[in-house]
Amino acid sequence: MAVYAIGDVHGCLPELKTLLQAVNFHPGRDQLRFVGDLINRGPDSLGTLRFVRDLGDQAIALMGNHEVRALSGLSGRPDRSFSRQMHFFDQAPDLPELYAWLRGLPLTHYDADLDVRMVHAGYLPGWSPETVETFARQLQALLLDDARIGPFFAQHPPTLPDQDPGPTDGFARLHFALSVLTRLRLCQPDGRVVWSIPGRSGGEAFRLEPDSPYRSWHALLDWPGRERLVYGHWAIAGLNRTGRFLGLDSGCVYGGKLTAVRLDHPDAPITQIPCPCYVTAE
Ligand SMILES: [Mn+2]
Repeated sequence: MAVYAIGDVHGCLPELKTLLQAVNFHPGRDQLRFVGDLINRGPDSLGTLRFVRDLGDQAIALMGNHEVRALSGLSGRPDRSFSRQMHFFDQAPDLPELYAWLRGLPLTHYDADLDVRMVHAGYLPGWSPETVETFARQLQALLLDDARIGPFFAQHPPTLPDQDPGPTDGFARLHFALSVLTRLRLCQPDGRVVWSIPGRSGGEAFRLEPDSPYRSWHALLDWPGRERLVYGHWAIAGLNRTGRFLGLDSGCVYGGKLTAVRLDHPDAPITQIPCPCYVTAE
């Protein structure tokens, strides 16, 4: 058996199938771990969702910010960016099944056998792994709750705080936690989150130049232990294999590559499939 972690697919189903052929993936023998953002921007989001879902126990897919955006739109929150970008859901006769599956995607995953922890974007410096797991459990229960998922997205705060607001009334702290786990890239040197950079937009805004005043979240994380920390989301930073960190978003939908790394054999060569550029900007 082999266990492969795969970067952000973004609807690039032809390239995903090519990648699985390249690693000789064998359903029934091997396992796949997706870091999230299966959908949006690429040519076949619905096909990618159905393909990964139909792998059943052979695959674990984390929830990315694009899945969060889909849930927000599908649960009733008016969202112009949703209707503009995710029109493919209009064509899905199996929308109820896809929506139900999306709601169940985990925010984090820990594999004790491999000592590998995964998340879509990152972890707030200052939070412990236990804090992260608590938020992830609370969020998953909330997103699976018919009575709360709509109000949760309807009560998205107009701006996110740059640090953990602590216990709050309503959903403010869980919105912050969800955004950290699915959107975090940059922090101030003191660990406060940089959600956006004035005057810059799109993924290019998060290119970390050597003279940047900001730091990557993983440069600030000081968790003890040796578990490997696998994430995606940061296409402009590209493949990152530094110490215990493994960043897998190599920008396939932007004309980069789709990456698979064998988690059970860390010294095995990585496999990458080049992709055409399906989009030019956010
Ligand atoms: Mn993402």
